[in-house]
Amino acid sequence: MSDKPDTLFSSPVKAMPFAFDQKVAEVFPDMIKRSVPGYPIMIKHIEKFASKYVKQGTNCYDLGCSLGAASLAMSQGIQQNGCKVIGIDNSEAMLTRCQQHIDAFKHQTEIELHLGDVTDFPMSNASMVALNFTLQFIDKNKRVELLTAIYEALNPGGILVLSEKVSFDDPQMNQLMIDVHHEFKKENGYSDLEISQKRNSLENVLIPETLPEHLKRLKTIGFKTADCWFQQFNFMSIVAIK
Ligand code: GEK
Repeated sequence: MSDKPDTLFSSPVKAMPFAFDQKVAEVFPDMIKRSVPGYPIMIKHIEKFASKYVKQGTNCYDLGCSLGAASLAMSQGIQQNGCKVIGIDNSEAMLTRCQQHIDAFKHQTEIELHLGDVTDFPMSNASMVALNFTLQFIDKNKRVELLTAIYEALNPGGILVLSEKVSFDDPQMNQLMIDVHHEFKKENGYSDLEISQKRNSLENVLIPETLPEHLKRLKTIGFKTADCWFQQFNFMSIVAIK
């Protein structure tokens, strides 16, 4: 079955802050693939990281799981017994569709879904946490608290995969990355109108930070090592190991 095409911003719409509602949930697989450079590579590697890092009898968390792509990748990658993948999202529309995806796709390790806020969800005995394009939607003042909670929930040697849209301190570099990202979206069939309306609706909803800000915070929290393992334009993925 092919993904339902994302045409949400194809005709002029009233300016509204972006929300993960029913309409977004319906077109999400198409939207994320056509909007986020490297998304399939990042999902593929969540599976690979799970196969290397997940230990027997531990939990794996997918925070802001949307339709469960990272949960399914972890579930497929896990080589150990007695593990559980726990997906959390605060959008009911997303989570309802997520359950349908999980039920429809083959996966080996059990996946449990919870409707909830990732900033106050209890986590423990974790060997892997995926925060795949979710931190950017969390209030900036709550980010250090969430990352600290993740650090505390991870067992020594556990891994956090943090993927984010990022900004750059240098204005010229920042603009170049925005421009090449918009070209990527145009090549994927989005019109100028769609790109600009989506951009306006994400303003003040998706707040990017720079790579140095991310790495400094992870190290300050206590992660033994943290670095970027993937970048395409202004989209990055970091691994941090406790
Ligand atoms: C993927 N990880 O496909 N608590 C719980 N969920 C939240 C919160 C919160 N406070 N804030 C936002 N979300 C996925 C993609 S999408 C990224 C993640 C994007 C949820 C929100 O409902 C949405 O489903 C998800 O985080 C962000 O690998 O669309 O760019």
